[in-house]
Amino acid sequence: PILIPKGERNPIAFNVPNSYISSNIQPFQDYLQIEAAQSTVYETIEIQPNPDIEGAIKKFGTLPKTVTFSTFIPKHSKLASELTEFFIAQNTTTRFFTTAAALRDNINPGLFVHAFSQAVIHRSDCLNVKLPPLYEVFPEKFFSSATLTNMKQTAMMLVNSGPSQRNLDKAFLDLESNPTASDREPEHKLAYFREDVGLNLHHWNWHLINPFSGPKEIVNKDRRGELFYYVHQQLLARYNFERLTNSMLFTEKISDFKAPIKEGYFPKLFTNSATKNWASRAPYSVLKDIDREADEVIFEIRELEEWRARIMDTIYKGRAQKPDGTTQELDAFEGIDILGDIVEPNVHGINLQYYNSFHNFLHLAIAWSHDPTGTHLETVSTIGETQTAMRDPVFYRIHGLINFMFQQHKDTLPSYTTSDLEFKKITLVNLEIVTDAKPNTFYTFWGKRQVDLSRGLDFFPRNPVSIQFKHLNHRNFSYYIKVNSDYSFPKKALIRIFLGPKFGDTGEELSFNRQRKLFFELDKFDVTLKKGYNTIIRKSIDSTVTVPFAQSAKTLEYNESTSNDPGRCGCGWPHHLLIPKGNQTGYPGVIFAMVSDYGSDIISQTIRIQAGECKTAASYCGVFNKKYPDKRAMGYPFDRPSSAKTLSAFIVPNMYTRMIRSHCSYPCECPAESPLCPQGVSLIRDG
Ligand code: CUO
Repeated sequence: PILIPKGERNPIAFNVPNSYISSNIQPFQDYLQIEAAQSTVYETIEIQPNPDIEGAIKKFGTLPKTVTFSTFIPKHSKLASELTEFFIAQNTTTRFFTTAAALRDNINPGLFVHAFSQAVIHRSDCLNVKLPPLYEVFPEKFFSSATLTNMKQTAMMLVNSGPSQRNLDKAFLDLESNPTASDREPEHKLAYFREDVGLNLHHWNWHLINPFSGPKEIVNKDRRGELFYYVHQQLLARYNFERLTNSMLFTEKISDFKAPIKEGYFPKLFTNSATKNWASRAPYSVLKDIDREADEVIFEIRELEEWRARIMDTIYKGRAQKPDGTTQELDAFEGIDILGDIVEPNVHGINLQYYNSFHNFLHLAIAWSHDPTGTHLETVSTIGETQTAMRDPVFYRIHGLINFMFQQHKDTLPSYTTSDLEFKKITLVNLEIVTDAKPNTFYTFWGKRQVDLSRGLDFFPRNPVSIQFKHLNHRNFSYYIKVNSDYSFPKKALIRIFLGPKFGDTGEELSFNRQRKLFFELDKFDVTLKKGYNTIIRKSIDSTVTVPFAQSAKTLEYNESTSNDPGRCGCGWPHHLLIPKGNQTGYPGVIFAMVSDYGSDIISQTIRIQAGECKTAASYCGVFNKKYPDKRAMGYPFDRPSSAKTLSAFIVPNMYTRMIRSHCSYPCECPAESPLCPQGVSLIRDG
């Protein structure tokens, strides 16, 4: 029997510990443990005999528990899609839960969590289900093996120590002591960004909500190919700005697949079997043909070249090949969507057989470069899994190439005309950034955060064990925007705000066509303009690009008020990374705002959101099961080439730019735990 709170609408929490992976601990439950989060009223449900279960265990149990699950591996993604479908097909909530409970301990944990989470997202009867944050379920994907071993030992010591010690209800460990590289590795400067917990949660969330395989109703979300392009273009732009503020050159796209990859990465993370570390990649590794029998993946690096050539040929011709020999135009509106689905690829894309799996197999070629034939029984490295891929510097080089390909397509499109950009009778008069210090300056600092990891660690009995880690943060600020309207009636408008670099990576002035590709979105929101001057004050925390850490951590938490829009709740850029670190003298950037016509830009659709329940972050995540709300191309107005040589030459009256500076308010080079650092880090406790 399992316990669930009485009543369909009570919030419930699933606890999916890794207990089965360690033999020397007392196992928790035989079945999925379902805890009441708010309700204390339980009912006991007998597991209904489900004739499909045995077959399902046999089928989904073919992937050994110790294998590192990766959606990039076709065999794994096929099993995951089938398991998601199987979960969704269970015709009552109870049957779904009990089926999941029966399967959980019998199948690969990565496969289980992926399919179960995806089923929860897509089942209309699971709107109230609360799942624990992924870092609690799989702490080994976020925190180093040394840290976790240390935490377990501390927790056990606490349990085994005397009564006075037992009164301590928490053990704290600081993550700072286990860096992934020394400062001799130049790329390590960016580890604070790449290894950020919120950033990696966001990437997992995004791919979980936007899978590339599975039934069409789940995969073919509105503009999903374009969103794949946009969300990765944006994270690359943010990463490149972050590099500038650390006095580093822009990330260099992978281009020659035969050339050694200069960046190495040693993740120091346990795999989910907790018996070994994720594979590392030595600097100057060379890609080799992949022939991994056990994973059922065989391809040559020559084929990767071939698939890239087919995609580039399609881009230059402006027409995609269809299986029947005809072609489809990559037009200015849907072309990028078709192309995104080709490159990733969406298994329901236009011609999977011809274009194959370029992006996914590029991830895999690098992820297996240390053991391309499986001879050493090594698993993928972190670049081979969406939960961990962003930690590796090579991720940004892969996506540098993918972005280059998309930009080659965008460069074939006509420039926006003045009438595409202007908003007649509307003038954007001023834009200021206001904080409690100097105007037009962002202030960043190291924040500290504590989260409880005890649910995902294998020890018994459990005491809370918190981990403390450092992350970039910034002071709250507001945009002060002044707009003049010559309409005699209230006019609804959309305000788009971007941030981009002023100079290139060698300090040069950027041409507009380079600069526009480096802008990233800070916010997009609607306002109603009265006749005459309007002063709009918008708080940074209200950004529709970001979600607060607690929300992204919860991953999949909905309630009835957001029933039209689940999924998005956990998805969004982590708010603490809204603003790049900057430097001590104030790294210069350009802030850009544009007012456009709400009536022509926004899709009219009903979205029920109750304020305060689930912050919206539609820019990078869309709106679940609805149309992407902005009719314009993602990245508008910077997504197309322009004849303007400079940003100021591009500006029309409904746009405004201003130079800003991003300033570390505490010495950013100073590790937060150092006694020599000025005080001032903020500490946030979660859970
Ligand atoms: Cu998100 Cu390559 O797509 O990781």
